[in-house]
Amino acid sequence: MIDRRGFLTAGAAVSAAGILAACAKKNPAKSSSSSDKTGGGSKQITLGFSQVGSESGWRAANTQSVKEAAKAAGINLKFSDAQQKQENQISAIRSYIAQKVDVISFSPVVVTGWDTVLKEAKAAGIPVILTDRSVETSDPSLYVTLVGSDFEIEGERAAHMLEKVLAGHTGPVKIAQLEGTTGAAPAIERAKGFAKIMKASHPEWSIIASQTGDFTRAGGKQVMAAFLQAHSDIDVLFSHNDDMAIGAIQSIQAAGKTPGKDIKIVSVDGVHDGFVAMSKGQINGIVECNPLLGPQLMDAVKTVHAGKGSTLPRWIKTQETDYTADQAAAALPSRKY
Ligand code: GZL
Repeated sequence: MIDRRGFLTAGAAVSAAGILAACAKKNPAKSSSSSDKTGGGSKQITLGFSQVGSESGWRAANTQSVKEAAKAAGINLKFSDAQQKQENQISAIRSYIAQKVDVISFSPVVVTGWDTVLKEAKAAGIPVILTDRSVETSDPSLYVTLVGSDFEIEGERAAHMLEKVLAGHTGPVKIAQLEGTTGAAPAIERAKGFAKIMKASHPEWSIIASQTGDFTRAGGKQVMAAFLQAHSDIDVLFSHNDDMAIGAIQSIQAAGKTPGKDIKIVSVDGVHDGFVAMSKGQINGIVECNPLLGPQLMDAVKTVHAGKGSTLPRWIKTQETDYTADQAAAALPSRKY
C-alpha cells in the first residue's frame, strides 16, 4: 500500500521549486510508464472507468462527479459498476484493454489482487490512474497516480473529533466500531488512524466491538443490532461512513436508546443524509471525505494522455473539513453532495 504519509513528508521537505521534480523522481511510474509515450494528440480521449459499486451516498456522489466531469472535459467515458466485486472490476479493466481505451481509471474495492491485470494494462501501453482507494503493489510503475483522500488521517481526525464530542467526560469510554468493506483501503486506514490516536492519548478508551458493515445502511443496522445485543454499555459508535451510521441509528432507537446522547456517534464522509442526522443531534460529528474527485481525475487523464504523466505527483490529495453537530444546520444548504 502507498506509504502515503512517508511520501508526503519527504515531498514536503523539498523546496517548492523542486517539488514536482522530486515527485517525478520519486515516482517510478512516471519515468517508465507508458503514459509518457502516448504523446497525446487532438483526437477525443477515451477513458475506461471501473467504479466500486453503488453501496453508499458517497459512492453515488462520486459517480456523478466522474460522469459530469468527463462530459465537461469532452472525454469519452466508458463506465462500469462492479457491485463491490473485485472480479467484476478485473473483467471491466480487461474489457477496456481489449477496446484499446486511451486511459484506465478505477477505485479498487480492496487493496490486494491487482498486479496481474495492471501488468496487462501496462503491456498494452494503457496508463492507469487510481481514484479514491489505493492498492498494494510491489511494482509502482503499474499506475501513474492516485486521486483521493488520506484515510489514515481521516481516522486520526475522527479520534480528535471524538475528543471534542467527549469534552468534559471522565472515566472509561467503551467504543463500538463499524468498519468499512473488509480489505478496502478506507477501512484499513481509518481504523489504523483512529487506533493510533487512541493508543497515544487515550488509555481510558477501549474498542469493545468492531465488525464490518460493508459501508452500507443495511450492514450498519444489522451489525449495530448485534453489538447492542451483546453489549449494554456502549458509549460511542465510530462508523467508517455515514451510511452505516444511519443504519445503526435505527438499531439504537429500536433498542430504546437515543443516538447522539446515550450513544455518541462519530462518522466519516459528510453526505447529505449524514448532515441531516447530525442536524437532528443523532450524529455528533462528521469527518468529511470528499467524493467530488471528477475534475481532478479528468485533469490527470488529460495530462497523462498528453504524455506529461511525469509531472504529476504520486498522490493528488483532496481537500476536506470536519463538522460538529452545531455546524450542521448552517452548512446543509451549501453542501455540494
Ligand atoms: C472513501 C470511499 C468509501 C466511503 C464510503 O473514499 O472509498 O467508500 O467512505 C464508500 O461511503 O462506500
